[in-house]
Amino acid sequence: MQRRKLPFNRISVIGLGYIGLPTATVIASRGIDVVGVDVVATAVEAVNAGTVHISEPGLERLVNQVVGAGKLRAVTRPEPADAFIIAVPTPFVEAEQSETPAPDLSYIQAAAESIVPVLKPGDLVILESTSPVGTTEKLMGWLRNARADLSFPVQGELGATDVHVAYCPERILPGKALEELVANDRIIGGVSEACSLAALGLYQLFVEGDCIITDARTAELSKLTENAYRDVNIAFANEMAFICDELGVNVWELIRLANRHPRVSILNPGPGVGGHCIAVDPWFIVSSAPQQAKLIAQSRKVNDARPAYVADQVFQATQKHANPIIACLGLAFKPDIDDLRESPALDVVKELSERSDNQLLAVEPNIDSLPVELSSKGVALVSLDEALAHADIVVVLVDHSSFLDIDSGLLAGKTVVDTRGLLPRLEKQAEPVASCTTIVDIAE
Ligand code: SAJ
Repeated sequence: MQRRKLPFNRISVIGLGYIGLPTATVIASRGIDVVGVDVVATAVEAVNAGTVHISEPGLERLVNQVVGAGKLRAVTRPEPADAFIIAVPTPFVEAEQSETPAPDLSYIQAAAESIVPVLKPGDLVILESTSPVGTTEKLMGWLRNARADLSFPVQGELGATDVHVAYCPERILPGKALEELVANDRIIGGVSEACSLAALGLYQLFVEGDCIITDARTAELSKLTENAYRDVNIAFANEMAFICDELGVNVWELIRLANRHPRVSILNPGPGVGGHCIAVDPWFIVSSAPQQAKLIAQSRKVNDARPAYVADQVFQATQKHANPIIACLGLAFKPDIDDLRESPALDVVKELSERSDNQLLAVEPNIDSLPVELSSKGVALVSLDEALAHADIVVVLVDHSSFLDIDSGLLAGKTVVDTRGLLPRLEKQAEPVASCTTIVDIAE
């Protein structure tokens, strides 16, 4: 089929969050007029003022640049454009009866309804939000029902249509968004071949990685598979951590040794899996194919069991000290970010604050104040030095870079619950202190 190059004089990005805003900004930096749309007025105001409402390295500077150059502006209601990129959240609804949380597509539906009035022949609609298989077809159904005057593509059929629709999942790592948006390979899942080619033309405006064409359903499942794959692999590491505690083996030493095999590469255990992607997306596969997705569902359960287990380990450690002060190092969902959403570290501290009377100190170098659910329970946000000076028990929940500089001499006499394998990485640690479990008493 001949490639039809669509002109993209104006591109609209619906949803100015962790994915939409970096995407809108990068496209605008290529000299294209971009209109960002968000229902949250403060997000729109921030962008129009050349600032950002989310934290992502390098983003504020680039937003400021493209807004200043008149290439990016934000509005609360969609305006006509040549292409619409939908990047809104797809959370899940905690189902009370069923064991499987169900995906919530209401944000995608609302985004579709919002572009209905401005859609015109020749437009391209791309869904980037992580979605269960079949969502792109649903999205097209919502558009088609509202706009009977426009023709839409049919999977596998050739022929020109008024509107092109494709699913092109985002794959960027928070903290490296601007770099990965350009460098990562991109999957282009058009509803028809013509749709794929139209979407390919858009991504080739800024993607330097390969753009690979497939159909919409495969593209949807591919995104879910990537995150489920990582979740299952982390669950394997976490299950080994449970097994090691039971058998008195040091899990970090074990993984280090096993990874010396040329075909073994085990990930790191931890206090659980956080963030709004890996802890959520596998459920989209499970809810679509519950009879088949047994390993994926079980892996979610293994990872979700970690925070309560870590809290139990801390209670075990409190038995070794009289009225101990507990310092929790890290609250973010992973190292060197300020994002506390779905953070297992936060869950551990919350559980400790609810179940114990011990004084709790929290160290999180990337935030200025504690979430109210912790501050209201008397948890104090302190510096690392202060925490190490006062604590009897140190709980390592996140391996922020700044924690790697801890002088291990300052841990003398304390009990360390090391969920991230920090101890063996401390520079002055001559020998791995953990002879068996993740609870380690440091000699005076
Ligand atoms: N984690 C471990 N052990 C590990 C690796 C990670 O416990 O060995 C934990 C982290 O501490 C964190 C959670 O897993 O709590 C998730 O962190 P992550 O760095 O694995 O992933 P995210 O959620 O920041 O980003 C993922 C990425 N997906 C994959 O790597 C397959 C990213 O490329 C996606 O774009 C993003 O999800 C998304 O938006 O879907």
